[in-house]
Amino acid sequence: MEIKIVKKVLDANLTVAEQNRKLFRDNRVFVINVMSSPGSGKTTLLEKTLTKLSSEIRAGIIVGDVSTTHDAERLARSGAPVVQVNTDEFGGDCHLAAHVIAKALENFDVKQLDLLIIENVGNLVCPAEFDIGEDVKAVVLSVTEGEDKPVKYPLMFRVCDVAVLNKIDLLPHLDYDRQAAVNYIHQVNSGMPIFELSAKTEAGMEAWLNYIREKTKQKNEMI
Ligand SMILES: Nc1nc2c(ncn2[C@@H]2O[C@H](COP(=O)(O)OP(=O)(O)OP(=O)(O)O)[C@@H](O)[C@H]2O)c(=O)[nH]1
Ligand SMILES: [Mg+2]
Repeated sequence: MEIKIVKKVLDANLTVAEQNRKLFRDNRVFVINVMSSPGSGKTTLLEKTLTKLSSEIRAGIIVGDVSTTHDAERLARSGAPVVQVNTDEFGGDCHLAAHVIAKALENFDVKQLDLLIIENVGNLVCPAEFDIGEDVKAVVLSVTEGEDKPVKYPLMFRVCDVAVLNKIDLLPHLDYDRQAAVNYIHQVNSGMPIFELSAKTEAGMEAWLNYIREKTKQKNEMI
């Protein structure tokens, strides 16, 4: 019985995700869904990303948290339009579902966007199960979380297209085996591109920015 209910929820979610995907395709907006455990540095990475790309790309952002508008306030400083979703109002969900994105989209003029970034609720489990109509799913893993998260939470790493290994500026202070982390990621998702960077010092950021630039350009030029 429980399995049936879960399947029904996911089927309903997929229907709305397809509607979102059509809207994004019709308007040629590249959409990236950024996921991670709490505190791995999503907002910091996105603050830097938005600031650096603001002169070349028209970006919007939807940020999900159970509660507070802290992240929206940080991200709004980039000048990009930001909508905060508090899932408290949707039953305290641990993820952003497709219908929540559809509702948040009412606050944007999608025609005016080249790029939509979605910062999902900090959680390595639930967000992996919900298609929201995005083009790319990205997972952020920070070096303070331990090397083995990809094999402990394999679904997240299996469904994602790219990984970011953040906070590399802290490596000199930690007993962290970065090669082991890379191996664990590739054990779950072989060949997955990994951007090793520090959102704080901006080391390694250029490759990530180029990836966003390239994907956005491809989608904007799609016929
Ligand atoms: N040293 C270091 N600290 C970082 C880096 N990136 C983020 N931080 C710090 O990590 C903490 C959490 O960063 P956030 O950007 O708020 O993380 P988040 O993933 O958005 O967190 P939630 O939205 O709560 O899930 C903050 O104190 C950041 O300053 C980094 O590259 N290096
Ligand atoms: Mg955040």
